[in-house]
Amino acid sequence: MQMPASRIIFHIDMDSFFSSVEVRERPSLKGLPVVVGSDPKKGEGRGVVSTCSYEARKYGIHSAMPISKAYMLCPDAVFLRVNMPLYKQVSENIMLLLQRYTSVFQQVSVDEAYLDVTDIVINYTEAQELALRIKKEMYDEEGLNCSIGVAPNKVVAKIASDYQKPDGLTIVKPENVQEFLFPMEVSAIPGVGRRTREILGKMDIRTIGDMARTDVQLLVSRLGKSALKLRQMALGNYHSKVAGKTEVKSISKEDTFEEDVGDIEILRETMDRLAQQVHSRLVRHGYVFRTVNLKIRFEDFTTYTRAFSLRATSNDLSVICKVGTRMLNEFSCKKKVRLIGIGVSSLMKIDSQQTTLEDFIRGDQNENGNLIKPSK
Ligand code: TTP
Ligand code: MG
Repeated sequence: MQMPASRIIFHIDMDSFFSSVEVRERPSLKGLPVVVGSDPKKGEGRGVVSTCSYEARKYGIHSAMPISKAYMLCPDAVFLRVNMPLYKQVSENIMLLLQRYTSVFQQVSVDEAYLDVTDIVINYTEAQELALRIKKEMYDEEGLNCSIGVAPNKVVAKIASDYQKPDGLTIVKPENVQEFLFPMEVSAIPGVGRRTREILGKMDIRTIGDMARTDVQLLVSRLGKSALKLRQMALGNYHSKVAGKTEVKSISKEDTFEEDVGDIEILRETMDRLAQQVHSRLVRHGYVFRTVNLKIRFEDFTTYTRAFSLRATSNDLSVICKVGTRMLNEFSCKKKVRLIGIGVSSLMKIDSQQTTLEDFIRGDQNENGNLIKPSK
């Protein structure tokens, strides 16, 4: 959808996301080449690299590279398996943080989002201050760095966020858009893949500037209708709306024990501690919940999730703990527990409807189809 070109858009992209989360969880890895992906099996592994730290990138390692090649390039790197539940949880927190600034928000992947800040800053100076504040809060609260691009539209903002990674901030004012874009290779434009680049290469079009200067009919004759959009992007004139799913689905927190735990009291205490963290996030972001979720992984890696929905919304920590405990008690803990997690979902922005401890007893449904009634 086309819009007038007077907006201020942020594109935020986390730096080496999976590996930065791993380093955050294990600070002893800071400064080391860290590769997240499948098992390298001493160079015999058949999978690929998901991502790697910037230290590992110095060895030429990058996303989607065969893990065997990464091992060959740097056998001493720290090779870690992908821990998707952890990254998803961190991703949710990041997206919550970003939505504190504006509701005109669009998440585009696990680690990137657009914000339209037109209504909350008056110029690019204020936009810069806001971007620095977001970067600082991201670091202070999540322990992670991100790069931000600020520009009059999404395409330029995305290219700008990538321009000075890691920990970058690149601001492209409307009057500088073409000067910024034109020297770049055409492949910097989102949607220009290998095939399009080859076709353009045959036409002697290598930079965005080359494309912007080429007759549009000629481009259409070689690339088809998509050339119209690509050329608009090359000129810095493609304005699409920041829109998408804005609601946060859940807030959760989980812990893997150093040693598997059989003691129900330790499980309860851990769950309560996690519930407190979930609750403080919930309150900070101004949500109430209707569903409490419990996750348990036993020593043999069998994993169960349970959910219980209240009759009405709540923001009460004791409700989370109480419902969590009831669901926990449903498990006969013959096996030891490796991981426990607690969360809340069916979130809504805060309103006057609050559930008391008594109300939750009348829970009616759960999310997984397994009806779990609280024990009497
Ligand atoms: P990216 O944002 O593309 O990469 P990144 O965050 O690791 O590094 P940077 O942005 O600083 O260049 O992707 C986000 C995450 O998505 C990444 O951490 C891991 C995952 N991913 C894959 O699993 N496979 C891939 O091929 C890519 C590109 C990313
Ligand atoms: Mg990233």
